[in-house]
Amino acid sequence: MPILVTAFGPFDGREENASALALRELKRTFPGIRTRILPVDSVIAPMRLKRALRILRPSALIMLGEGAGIRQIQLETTAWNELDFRIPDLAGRQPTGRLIVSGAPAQRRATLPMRRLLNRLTANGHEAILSHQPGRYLCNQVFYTALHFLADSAIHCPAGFIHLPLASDYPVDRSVAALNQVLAGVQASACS
Ligand code: PCA
Repeated sequence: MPILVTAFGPFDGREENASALALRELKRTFPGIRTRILPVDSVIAPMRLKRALRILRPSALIMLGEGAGIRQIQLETTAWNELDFRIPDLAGRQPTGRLIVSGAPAQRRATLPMRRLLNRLTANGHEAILSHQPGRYLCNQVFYTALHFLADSAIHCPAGFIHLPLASDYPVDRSVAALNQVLAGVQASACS
């Protein structure tokens, strides 16, 4: 079964999203992965992601997004059941103080081994950290949605989220090199 890697399209006035740029390159090295570029739209993105999980039934899910202002690759450990958008999504929606799924846990933990992936990255000279705060925007929303959906489904698919710095702050090929390591690590753990 394939590994599914998702990224986001552009938003916030930028022409490109570092995660989509990196994913395009990653696919060259790992042609076997399946990919989806999600729009920064709080209705369409979670819907497309859930549909891809149902259709592909991947062996692992790695979600990517860009984080303005970050200077290192952030391996996100925790998704929060909260929508608190600091800017509107592409359709103009700006929920604040709302739950993603009512009656569901306040947080869900990544099911990929993020600490082990961090160790692999730092051992290979990459600037990366664990983060417990993925924001309260689209990245957190799709991260929480995926973990919630998978927790309730028969699909066995560990999942995690990675924030990349903006392309203007950090060379995309460095992000791609780090993601190569992540994918190799996930492939190894999916097969063991
Ligand atoms: N970053 C935003 C959403 C899309 C993206 O790439 C976020 O951090 O929520």
